[in-house]
Amino acid sequence: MPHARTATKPANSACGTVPQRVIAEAAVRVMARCEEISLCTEEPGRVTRRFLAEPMHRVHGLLGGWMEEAGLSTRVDDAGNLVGRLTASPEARSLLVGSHLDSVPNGGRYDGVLGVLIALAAAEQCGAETLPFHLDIIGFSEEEGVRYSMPYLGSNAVAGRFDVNWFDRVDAQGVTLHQAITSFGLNPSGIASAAYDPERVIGYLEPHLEQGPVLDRAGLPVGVVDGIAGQSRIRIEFRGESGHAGTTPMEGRRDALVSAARFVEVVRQAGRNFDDLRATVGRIECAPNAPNVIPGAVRLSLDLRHKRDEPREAALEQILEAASGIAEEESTPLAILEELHQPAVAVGDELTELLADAVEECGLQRLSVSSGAGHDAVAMSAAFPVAMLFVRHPGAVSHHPDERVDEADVAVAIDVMTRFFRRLAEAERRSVQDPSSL
Ligand code: HGY
Ligand code: MN
Ligand code: MN
Repeated sequence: MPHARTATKPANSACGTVPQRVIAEAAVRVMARCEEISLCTEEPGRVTRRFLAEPMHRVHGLLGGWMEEAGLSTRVDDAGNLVGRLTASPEARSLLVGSHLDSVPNGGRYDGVLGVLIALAAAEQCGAETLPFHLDIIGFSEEEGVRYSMPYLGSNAVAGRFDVNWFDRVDAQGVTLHQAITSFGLNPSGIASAAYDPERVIGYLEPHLEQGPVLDRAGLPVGVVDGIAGQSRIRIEFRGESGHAGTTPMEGRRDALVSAARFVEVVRQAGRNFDDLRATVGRIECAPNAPNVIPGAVRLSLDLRHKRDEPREAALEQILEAASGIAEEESTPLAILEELHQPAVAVGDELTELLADAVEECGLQRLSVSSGAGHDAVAMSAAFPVAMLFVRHPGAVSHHPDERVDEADVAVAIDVMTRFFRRLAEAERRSVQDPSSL
């Protein structure tokens, strides 16, 4: 059941005029909290936290408690998103800030969680000041799309784009999405109530690790995102004929894994043929997956990314054409089980301008960076203006336990966010006093 908890606001300095010492202390807290949340995992010793898995209860308990200490009220919506609110006057609009709390298997400590904790750290600096907007910090329940092969479940619900057909999707253990929500103590039929009315939302801001090398190479602690790559996530199956590994002659075999191996090479070649394309086969399921049986059926995932839609679409067409040729030559018919296409998202309106101003106010160069990774901002952009702040990612290793971030860069991100809140508050007060200034 969604549960709401309220608390009193601590006395604190106002947004955007925070002494560097306080900012530095907040960054220390963020790093420690990332560590603490990394221990909420399905696999001890690794960070694995899929959609509404058991450890997510502990994440909500920890994060919800920190939110209340900062004076936010908290609730969990029926999509499993944790929402903390720094409340303004009843007629105020809302600024949504956050990122995701789920992870990939054996992922990093910072992908997603860091953004939520930076947002909370900035909100902690605004405790005493009554902002002219509700400040809603959201920890989304599912961005990676690991458990149900469907990314952005939580943010699609907040954006009012949750498709109730997704309830029937099953995970590797045969648990439906509907059952997963119910088992977590939530009410699937209430999921529509997770959506915000776009009329009442100023926009969505997501702080996130860059997951790339650009800021590191530029020697900058933060950057402003100007675009998010489009992606195609496909599931295909080659269907051959299983048989005895010892008695079946090589000639005439219909070995689905041979077709799959040829397909993986085609994908890699496409990644080389199209500039800036990212092409990956990340998941393979071989049946019956026994050493002494010729594989009869093999399912593969295909993940294509590009900052422009045309090259991605052209590459997909080329890859599927080659896959059909392989199926023909190997007598292993090809089936396309599922296709998910997400267009590239251009990011850059008033919200991004305000964020870039806040970066410059910190005395930093405003570097625009495009994102090869997907983010909740992709789903949120369907309903609200979005902006993203990237934090430098030393070594740019992500979706991996070696993922790193420097505390000093986290401090800069917190500083930028508090200045952004102050600037947005000034703009919102102006727009309320003089609606024509919108
Ligand atoms: O896969 C992605 O791009 C993101 O990390 N979910
Ligand atoms: Mn990720
Ligand atoms: Mn992420």
